[in-house]
Amino acid sequence: MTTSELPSSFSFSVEVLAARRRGLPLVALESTVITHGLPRPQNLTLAQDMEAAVRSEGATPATIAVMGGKVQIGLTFDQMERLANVTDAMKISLRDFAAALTQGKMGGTTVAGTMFAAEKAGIKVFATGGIGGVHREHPFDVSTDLQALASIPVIVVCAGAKSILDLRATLEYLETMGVPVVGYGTDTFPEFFSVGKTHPVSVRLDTPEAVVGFAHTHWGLGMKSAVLVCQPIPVGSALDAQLAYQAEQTASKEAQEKNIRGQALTPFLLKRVNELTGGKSMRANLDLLLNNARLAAQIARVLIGQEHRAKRL
Ligand code: PSU
Ligand code: MN
Repeated sequence: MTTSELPSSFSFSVEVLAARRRGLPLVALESTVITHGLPRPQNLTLAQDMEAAVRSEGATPATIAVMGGKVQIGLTFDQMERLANVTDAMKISLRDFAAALTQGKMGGTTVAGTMFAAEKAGIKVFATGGIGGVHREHPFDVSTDLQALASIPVIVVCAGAKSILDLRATLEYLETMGVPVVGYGTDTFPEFFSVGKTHPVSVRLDTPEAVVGFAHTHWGLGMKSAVLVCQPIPVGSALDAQLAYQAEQTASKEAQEKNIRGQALTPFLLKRVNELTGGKSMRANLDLLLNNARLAAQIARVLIGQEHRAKRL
């Protein structure tokens, strides 16, 4: 897609625009992790470290957010700083774009929101921490992330999902919607803070080249769904499974007691788990995010290399 075909509300940073024009590998990054996932000031540091991790692997980062009445693809340092410090940022999933744009609100895009904007902007690879899913507390609280994964063809690199979610129901939904769940170097679904040894993935792949080959085959068949690449947290960074589980159980119970629901639920659970693990969960969270950014950049490089070769043939 050329920039002229994009919705008029889209705006690119100078760096991302240049990378697009030159056909360089790009990696989209979400921003709900900045506005709602991490406390200040770690959120800003993480956002910059994510971009540095993408660059260290030879790709250009495009952090996506809604600011100044625009869907911003790539942020300047000033924009990132403002986003990280605003106290009333919106959490922007698919239904929230128009509200944020018309009301001139600033907001962080979720996995679903970032997938939507990345795909429109022609960015095929996206790195995040964990995807949303089916909540345990309310059977009808199903994240829009799952719907987006079913219908938006991008490669999403994540560390699976937290066991605060109903992982069985989440994986069943992905199966129903035809989303390939790739275990990157693993046969089982990663559970964010822990490696995850319980739920099988639909396919195991071990290299960025294999991921790109798989995505080409999947989309070459005419499939429209995402390819969900799930990379376990680095072993040295993983939380003790029992500690993580207990913190998640307690947080979940508190959420039910306080009747916290809707968009507020995931941020509440994340915050409480961090408090209950004495900050250990945040260290693990940062490590897995950076690890995913690096893998996404490697995948983006292979993808672009193949596209260039295909054009020359
Ligand atoms: N899971 C995490 N950390 C996060 C999120 C999920 O471990 O920061 C964020 C992501 O942006 C995800 C969103 O897309 O929460 C899902 O929210 P909801 O369940 O309201 O759709
Ligand atoms: Mn929800």
